[in-house]
Amino acid sequence: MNLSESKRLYEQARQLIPGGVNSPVRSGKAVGLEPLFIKKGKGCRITDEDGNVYIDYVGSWGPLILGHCNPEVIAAVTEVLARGTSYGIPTRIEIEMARKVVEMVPSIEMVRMVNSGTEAAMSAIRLARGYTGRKKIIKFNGCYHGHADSLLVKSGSGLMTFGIPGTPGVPEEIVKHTIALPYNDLEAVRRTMEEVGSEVAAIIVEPVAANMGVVLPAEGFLAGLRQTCTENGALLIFDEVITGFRLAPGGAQEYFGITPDLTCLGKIIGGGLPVGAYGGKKDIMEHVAPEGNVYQAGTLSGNPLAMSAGLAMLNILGRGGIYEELEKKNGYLCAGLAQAAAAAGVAVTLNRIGSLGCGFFTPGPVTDLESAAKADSAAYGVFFREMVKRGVYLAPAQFEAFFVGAAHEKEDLDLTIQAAFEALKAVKEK
Ligand code: KE4
Repeated sequence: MNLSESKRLYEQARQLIPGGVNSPVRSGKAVGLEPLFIKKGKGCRITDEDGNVYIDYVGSWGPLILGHCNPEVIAAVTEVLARGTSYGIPTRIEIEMARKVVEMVPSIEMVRMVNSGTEAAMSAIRLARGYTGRKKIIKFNGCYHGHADSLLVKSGSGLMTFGIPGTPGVPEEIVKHTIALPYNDLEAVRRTMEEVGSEVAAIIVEPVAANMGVVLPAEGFLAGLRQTCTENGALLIFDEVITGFRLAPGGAQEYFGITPDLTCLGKIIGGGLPVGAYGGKKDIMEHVAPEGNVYQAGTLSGNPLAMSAGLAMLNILGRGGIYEELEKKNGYLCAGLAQAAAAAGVAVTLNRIGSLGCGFFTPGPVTDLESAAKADSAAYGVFFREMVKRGVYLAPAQFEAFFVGAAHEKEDLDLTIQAAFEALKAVKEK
């Protein structure tokens, strides 16, 4: 397999960009493969600079649920582009986007656009603290809410992949109000709330954890968080940067029927362009400046170009019908992957929901960070590289999700399953 152009570009990139990448998880360090440099994408496929084509299960880490170069999204962006990209002055499309989000997400009555999931989570935490006048926040081990200082505690995603417990540069004073508890451990939450509940501004949770690989909420976990927040006057924040518009038009809160006080959004809401958002009940959101005095701002927030991509995508997703298809496709894929693992005699635990999934190289079950961490990352690395050789691009890290999209057809899933049969044999032989 010729990867010479990617290698050449990587050498150049490393001279100019830390680690040669603009986000750590892309580095491929965790899977023993230098990063590919991608030239283009179409549907469920991407092509690298050496002309190699891959069935893509990263989809820009979630945004591209409709696949690359969706015609309606491209047309919407092109139309707006011709008139201008950004003004820093309100535009009509920002109202259309806000109306669409309010229409689709059950708990959101008012929403503010930002430029990333990190900004969304950071702002939601600040708002919760400003609204309640309290300092403490509770998060869960292995969940990742972007790289804002107060949330980089026992986080997932790249921190888990590279074994970074916290991170230099975040003073202890910043994180002393952050309490990290095991995901799915409702008893630990209840004990903590008994002790300090009156000081807790918010509990922030990924309603489906997708940054330690994919870990589903245990029966009653989300409802228990909802109840304890209500009892203690704390806000429940759903970080739906991944699950938003992915599990259902209204995200995990629609899928599970639990109503958070604030919701963080990202990825799909931008249709592939940089957009995040946070929203919730009006009486909370009205504390955000300039209406209220909780300050948050952004030069490019709500810019019409990014809005056009996200709004086009939400208009398609809001029509419904796609989610049943995605559930079926992911079920078919995971059944095939399970057969491939059994045939190779390799222990793989497949966690999946909707169009999200993860194959942990461990007998399992995987229900939290501790059980996820038992996965054999080296074996995953072999699997990843063998799949790349066979034209399938998965997340370049064991503790990430794979994303099935509308552009994946049965033939793509069959090619993926066939590649997995061969790749898992190679894992067994290592
Ligand atoms: P961004 O700031 O990267 O747009 O969003 C941060 C974020 C917040 N909340 C959740 C639940 C997230 O999954 C993320 C970002 N996800 C990672 C993938 N696990 C982004 C990929 C990367 O860091 O390059």
